[in-house]
Amino acid sequence: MSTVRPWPAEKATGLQAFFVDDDGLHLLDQRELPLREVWHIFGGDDDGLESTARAIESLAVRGAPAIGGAAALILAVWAQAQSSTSKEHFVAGLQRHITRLRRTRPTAVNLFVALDRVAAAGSNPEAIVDAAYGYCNDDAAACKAMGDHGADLLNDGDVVVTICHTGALATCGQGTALGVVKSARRQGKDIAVVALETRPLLQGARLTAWECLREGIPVTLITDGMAAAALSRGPGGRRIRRAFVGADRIANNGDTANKIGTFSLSVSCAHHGVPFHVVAPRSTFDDACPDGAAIPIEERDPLEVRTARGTPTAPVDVSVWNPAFDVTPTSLIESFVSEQGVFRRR
Ligand code: RUB
Repeated sequence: MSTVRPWPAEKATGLQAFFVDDDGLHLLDQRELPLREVWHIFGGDDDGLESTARAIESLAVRGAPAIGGAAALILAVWAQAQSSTSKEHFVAGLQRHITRLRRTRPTAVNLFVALDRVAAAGSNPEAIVDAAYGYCNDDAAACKAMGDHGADLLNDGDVVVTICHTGALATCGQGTALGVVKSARRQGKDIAVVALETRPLLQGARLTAWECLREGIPVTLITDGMAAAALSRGPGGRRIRRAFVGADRIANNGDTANKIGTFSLSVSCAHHGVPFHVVAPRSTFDDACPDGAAIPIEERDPLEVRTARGTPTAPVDVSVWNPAFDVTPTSLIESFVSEQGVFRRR
């Protein structure tokens, strides 16, 4: 007999970053893509919790909504495994695990939204599972809704530029910015993508290119430094009409933290008169954060810049600055697309 409630409730047909079954949390290791599809299974014990925290830190699972999803789901798996534990022990364990997960990555606010939602469920395992699965289901529904809203901005034949990876593997559903392209194509519009490779960890090259090819979306890969040239001339002579990007945290004034390089892309778009849109669920909007200066920006290991996929590309002792995110000022953002519709913050 089943002891763990599955997530999603019905087996998904498309790409997924993770799912839950009787064995625990199954997580696709995004570091291995596009070369290999490796799945890890994390159970409802201390090891499973710690392994999930490390998977988030090391970007085995990444993307703002997906980080929240993975954290919430492992807590649900853990809660369902605690049948013979006293209430005091349960509450202490839950708090300890939430504290650990909160320390994994600072910038994407969705992680904290998901953990707060689970914490608010108290000490009842069923309520914790409801809260965790509720976060993931809401995110999947938001992806669908924002995809449909964003698709209305696109015309048949448009080329869009994007950075990092904002598809199914970055969320609990079809994706944010890349989800807009999927929705538009479902409407019958022929939309093509120009993907920035996204140094240093190449989420654009490894994940966006891979997901587009898997989903039959025409995609052209460029290095980050080619963005202005692509906006000015259009790869293959086809002009880029719009930029769609995801977000890790949107401050109250609309300043938006997203993958490093997003700010440069927005400046290039402004120069070329190409509308720049941020696609993100409500869980990415941090109304308590006044502006971009207040967003915590994660700085990562210098080795990520001195190497490419483990191969040295720079002197081993060169000084490095490696912020994982930058902040695009609200003045450069044409509109935001969320599950609530398309709106402006300026
Ligand atoms: C991911 C990243 C994505 C955002 C938004 O960074 O910056 O662009 O999370 O996309 P990392 P989405 O790979 O370091 O986690 O809203 O689809 O997650």
